[in-house]
Amino acid sequence: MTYDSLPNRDEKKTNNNEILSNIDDGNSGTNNKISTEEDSLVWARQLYARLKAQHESTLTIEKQPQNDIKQVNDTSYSQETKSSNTQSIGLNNDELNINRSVSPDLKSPQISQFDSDFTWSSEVLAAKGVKVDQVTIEDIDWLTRLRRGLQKTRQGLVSQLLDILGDDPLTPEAVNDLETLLLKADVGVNATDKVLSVLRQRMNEEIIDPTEGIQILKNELKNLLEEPIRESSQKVLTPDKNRLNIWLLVGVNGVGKTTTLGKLANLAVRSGYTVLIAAADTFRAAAVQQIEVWGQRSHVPIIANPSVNADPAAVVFDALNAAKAKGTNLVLVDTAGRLQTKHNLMEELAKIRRVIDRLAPNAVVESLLVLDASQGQNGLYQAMAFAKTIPLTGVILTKLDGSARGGVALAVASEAKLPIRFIGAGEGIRDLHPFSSFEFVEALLAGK
Ligand SMILES: Nc1nc2c(ncn2[C@@H]2O[C@H](COP(=O)(O)OP(=O)(O)OP(=O)(O)O)[C@@H](O)[C@H]2O)c(=O)[nH]1
Ligand SMILES: [Mg+2]
Repeated sequence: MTYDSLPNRDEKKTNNNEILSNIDDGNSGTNNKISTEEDSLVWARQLYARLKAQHESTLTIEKQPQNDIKQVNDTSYSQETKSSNTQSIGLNNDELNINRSVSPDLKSPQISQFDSDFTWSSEVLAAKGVKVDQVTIEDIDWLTRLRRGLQKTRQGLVSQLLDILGDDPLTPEAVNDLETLLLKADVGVNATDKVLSVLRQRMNEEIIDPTEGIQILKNELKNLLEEPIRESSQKVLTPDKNRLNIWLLVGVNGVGKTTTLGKLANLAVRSGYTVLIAAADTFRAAAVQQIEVWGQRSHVPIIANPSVNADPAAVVFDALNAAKAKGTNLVLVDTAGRLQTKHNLMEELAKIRRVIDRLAPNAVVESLLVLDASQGQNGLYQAMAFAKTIPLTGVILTKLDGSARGGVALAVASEAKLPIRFIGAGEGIRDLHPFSSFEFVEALLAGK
């Protein structure tokens, strides 16, 4: 199961906490663990046969002719906001039930071959305790992307880890080498210290063979990632259906805010929420067009003010009024990239936040810092600096694909103490997923 089929927050209570057990079961991954390699292969084969059959039946449905995409202008929004010079772009949320086969990556993923990607992904899901009949093609597809995305980070980590651990019980020297390795992978000093002190303590008590050493390492890494998530008391970030939700995406230039917002809009729409985008990047001339394209892909309306140097806080103001009038579930706010050192630009963010607090005091507000994983430790400094201006509630880690510094997720969780909410591993609309510490650590150390 993916966020695709996430029940809405209000439905969760009666839905047996399905998301939680599937999206992330944290460290409880051993409950249902398949005991032998042979069993896991049997499980994977069963799963493959089921998904293949399911996929073939979907293909039959897809072959039936579909209507052309309907283009509708959402006049109600423009009327509401004309006075403040904003424009509403795109479709009314009421029109969301139309054919969305606009772009190839909007289509559901295809079933892959029965290969190592499939067997590894199914193993991870089985270890999380997911039942064979709960797994979707999308789950496998995402895990495959995640594992591939973390390939560069893993290459440095796993092969050297193997060398360090060897076949003999863990030695103090091996643990010292491990320290260097984790630091090199941008895991950060704090997180590395915490993990190693557990390992060292265990070594004082008993002899630890390499397999056990890896297991301890995995558990500790998962614990570190889980800590801020546990403290936030919301395991997976989903909008509250009974209230207005406002998710503000902030970060330095080019980290992937707009792309992430486009993917989030799509994820939310697929999950049954009504969404509105506030195009509050009024700094870059092309920013509105960029977000417009993303909005159109998911048929999400946009509130924008294309005039030069428009006040981003005013755009947010108009978007919130429109959302309130419409009863929208989720307002996604795109903001301009800014360096954490530019005081006036940081002040602009604080102003946006003040407008939100004044106009929607009962809304659930998430300030999500978007971090480019390839920037490694720099991301941590950004998190610290942004948190000083606006209260950050979480982090979205992008560009894990192609980055060798995915370890920064651990530094962010343990030093900035921020929960990682989503991760992006590609430029496609489906290349974003709610964060799961279990999946992340398994993908980071896949092969071990
Ligand atoms: N490979 C990869 N590229 C990504 C990912 N997310 C975003 N990008 C790319 O990063 C580039 C910048 O993305 P934007 O979404 O425009 O970044 P931004 O933070 O909105 O940029 P500014 O608004 O200029 O600050 C684009 O080329 C995106 O396609 C990702 O997860 N993986
Ligand atoms: Mg942008």
